[in-house]
Amino acid sequence: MTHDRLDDEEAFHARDRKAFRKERRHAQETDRSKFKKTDIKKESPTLDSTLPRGRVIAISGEGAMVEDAEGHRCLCSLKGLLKKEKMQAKNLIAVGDFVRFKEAAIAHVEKRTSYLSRQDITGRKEQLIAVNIDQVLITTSIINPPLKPALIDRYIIAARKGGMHPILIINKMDLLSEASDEELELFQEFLSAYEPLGIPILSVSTTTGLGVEALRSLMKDKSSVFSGQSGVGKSSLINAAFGLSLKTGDLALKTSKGAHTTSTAELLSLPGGGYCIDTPGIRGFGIWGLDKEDVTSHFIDIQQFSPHCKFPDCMHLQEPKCAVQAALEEGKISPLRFESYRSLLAEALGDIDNWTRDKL
Ligand SMILES: Nc1nc2c(ncn2[C@@H]2O[C@H](COP(=O)(O)OP(=O)(O)OP(=O)(O)O)[C@@H](O)[C@H]2O)c(=O)[nH]1
Ligand SMILES: [Mg+2]
Ligand SMILES: [Zn+2]
Repeated sequence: MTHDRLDDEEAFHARDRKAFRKERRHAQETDRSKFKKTDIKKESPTLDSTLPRGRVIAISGEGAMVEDAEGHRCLCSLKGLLKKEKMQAKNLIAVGDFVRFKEAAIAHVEKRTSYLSRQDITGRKEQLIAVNIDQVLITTSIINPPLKPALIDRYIIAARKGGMHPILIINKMDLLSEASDEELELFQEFLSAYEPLGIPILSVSTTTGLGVEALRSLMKDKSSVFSGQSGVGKSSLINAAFGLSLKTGDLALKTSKGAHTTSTAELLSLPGGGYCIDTPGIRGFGIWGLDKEDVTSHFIDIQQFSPHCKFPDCMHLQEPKCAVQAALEEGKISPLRFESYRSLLAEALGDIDNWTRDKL
């Protein structure tokens, strides 16, 4: 009979536990503070579908400018709940967000379909540049400012991580004739290294009009975000392609530190269909949450040799009998790309020195 009593007791406690779990689950579902604050891809929990819907077109110190389907604008603050969560992510609301708002306050942020983010200046928080965008127009120039292939790699990886298509826009082609031998060489090396990657590359010039029509058509009915160093001509390109008059900067007035002409990201509705976000230029770009796979899947030109490495998990740094190192020595891999691979891999692994010591 002891046995029976135990069984009964167990059954009682099982019922108890079940009820407790149910209660706890219910409490968690209703407790908004349990919403995973660091997960920027999730939808915020309050949804009242009767509230008006709009899109965040710009963010400033005063709040988020939200535009509804009729084109009416409203400067919104972040409502209580969102304000609390703002502590966790650098910016909880981003340009491109679809939101519900009430009495000039954002009450709900819709689930994002894509995002472009970076590390904030401290490296500890994720900073959203733009969300719900189809493609990133990674803008560069060959000279003035000079080409920075490593920065381009960072943008490509970040774009793919966030579910956006990367497209390379090479502006200021008119300046090619003024380029030094070194700059021309770098440009040639860049083209031969990047053309095989399968990422669209478009050469343009706002001065001569080269490629402007092609740019306009690749942006038609899509949402695009222009990104790149300050002074490469992002705002000038938008103006040239769509007849807008965004403020552009005089390069001669920019210091070597690069004064930014565009100061905040802004979502523009394009004549003829589509949207585009102009962003302020940046100098450096730390990819948020970068891991080893992000790096290896980007450097397909390097990874193609890896099946011939002695070790299946070879990272092509200092391992013996490495086919990538051999290909590099034979000139089959661009040193430009390898250098970028090495620095991004080091970043992804945290401490490259410890890692190689442990491994070899
Ligand atoms: N030679 C030449 N200059 C250009 C071209 N496109 C833009 N520029 C010049 O480059 C300078 C910078 O252009 P912006 O459009 O302000 O550059 P941006 O990328 O928007 O810069 P930020 O807003 O600071 O990030 C301006 O003086 C433009 O006139 C081009 O195709 N050729
Ligand atoms: Mg600009
Ligand atoms: Zn290797």
